[in-house]
Amino acid sequence: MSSKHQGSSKPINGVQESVKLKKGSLRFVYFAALITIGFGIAFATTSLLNRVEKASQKSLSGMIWIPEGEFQMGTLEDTPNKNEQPPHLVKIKGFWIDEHEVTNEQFQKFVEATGYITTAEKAPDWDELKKQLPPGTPKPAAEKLVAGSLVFLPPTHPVPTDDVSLWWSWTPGACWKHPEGPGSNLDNRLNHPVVQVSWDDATAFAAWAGKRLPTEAEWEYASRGNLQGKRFSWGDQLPSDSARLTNIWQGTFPHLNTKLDGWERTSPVKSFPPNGHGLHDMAGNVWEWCSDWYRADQYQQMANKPKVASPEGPANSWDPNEPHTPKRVTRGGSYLCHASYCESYRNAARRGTAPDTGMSHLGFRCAQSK
Ligand SMILES: [Ca+2]
Ligand SMILES: [Ca+2]
Repeated sequence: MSSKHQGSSKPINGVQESVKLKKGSLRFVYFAALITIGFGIAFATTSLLNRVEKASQKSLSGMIWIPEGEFQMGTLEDTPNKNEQPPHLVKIKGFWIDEHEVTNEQFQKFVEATGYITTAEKAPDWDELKKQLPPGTPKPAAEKLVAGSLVFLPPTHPVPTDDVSLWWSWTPGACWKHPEGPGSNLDNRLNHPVVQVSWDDATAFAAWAGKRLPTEAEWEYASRGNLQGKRFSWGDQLPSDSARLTNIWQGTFPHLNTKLDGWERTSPVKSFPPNGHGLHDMAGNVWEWCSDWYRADQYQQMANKPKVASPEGPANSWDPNEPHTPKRVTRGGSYLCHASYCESYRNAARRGTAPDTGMSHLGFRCAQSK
C-alpha cells in the first residue's frame, strides 16, 4: 500500500521564516563566560548558552524550542519490551517541536491548499502490499482491496488480549475525514488530533508546512520534559482512575472503557497539562509518527557505537514479529493504552508501524531544525 505524495509542497505563511541567531553576541557571551567562570563549570555555561540562545530565537507559532542536551534514551526498568533496552546516552542538538499534535483543522488546511489525497483514500496496490507479507500470502478478494483504514471497534465482552484482530477492523471508507468510517465525521473534532494518516501523509504535511517529523531521539528527549530517568513525561506518578494525567484508557481493555478522563477516543489538544517543556499529549491521546526506521534491536546496536549528536535512526527496519514489513517508529501511546495491556504512554515505549498504515489512534506532530 505504499504511496507517493500527491500535491505540492508549499510553506505556511510565517512558519518557514528562518531563525536568525545573533551569532556574534552568542560568541561574546560564550567567551566571557569561559573567562569569568572557568572551565570547571562547563555545565552551567552550557545552561547559560541555552537560555541566551532560546531568548534570541524568533518564536515560531505553535512550536516550542527544545535546547540542546544529553539524556539516557531507553529504560533500565524490567519491562517486557526489550526494544527499549539497553539505555544509552544520546546528545541532542536544539530543535523546535509542535506544542501539540497536528489537528484536524491544520490537516484540513493542508488538504484544501494542495488537493492532497491520503493513503487511506486510495485503494491498496496488491503488487506493493504483497511485498510486506510472507511469501505465498493469497491475494485478498477484490472487495477487500478498497480504500479504507483500521478502526478500533471494542468487543462487547472480555476477549484474549493477544489477538489484535478482535478489536481492530479494516473499515472501507475510513480516512482522516471519517475516522471511524463513512458514518463518522469531524463535527466538533476540528481541534482533535488528526488520525488515519500514514507516515507518507505525515511527511507530506510536514514538507508543506516547512517542517519535518521529529527523530525518535528528539521525540523521547522532548517527551521527558527536562526530567531525567522518569517513567512518564510528567514524572513518576502512576495514572489512575483518580489521577487523570493524560488521555488514556480507564476500565478493562479492550471491552470496557469507563472514560473517567472524559474521553472515549481522541480529546481536543491541550486538554491535559503540558510537560516541563510545555508540550501537550506527548503521552497518550494519539500515537505519533517519527522519522526513523524502526528496528527492535536498535538500542543494542547504539550501545556499541560512538555517541552521535541527534541520531537519525537505522538505515533499515527490522521487527522479528513481522520480518517482511518495513516499519517506521511510532511513539507515545494513545487513548487505547492501559497499564494492564501496553502502557505505551511511558517515555521509553516504542513501536514500529508500517508507513502506509492509518489507524484511528495514530497521528503526528512536526519538528523543525534551528
Ligand atoms: Ca480516555
Ligand atoms: Ca500523543
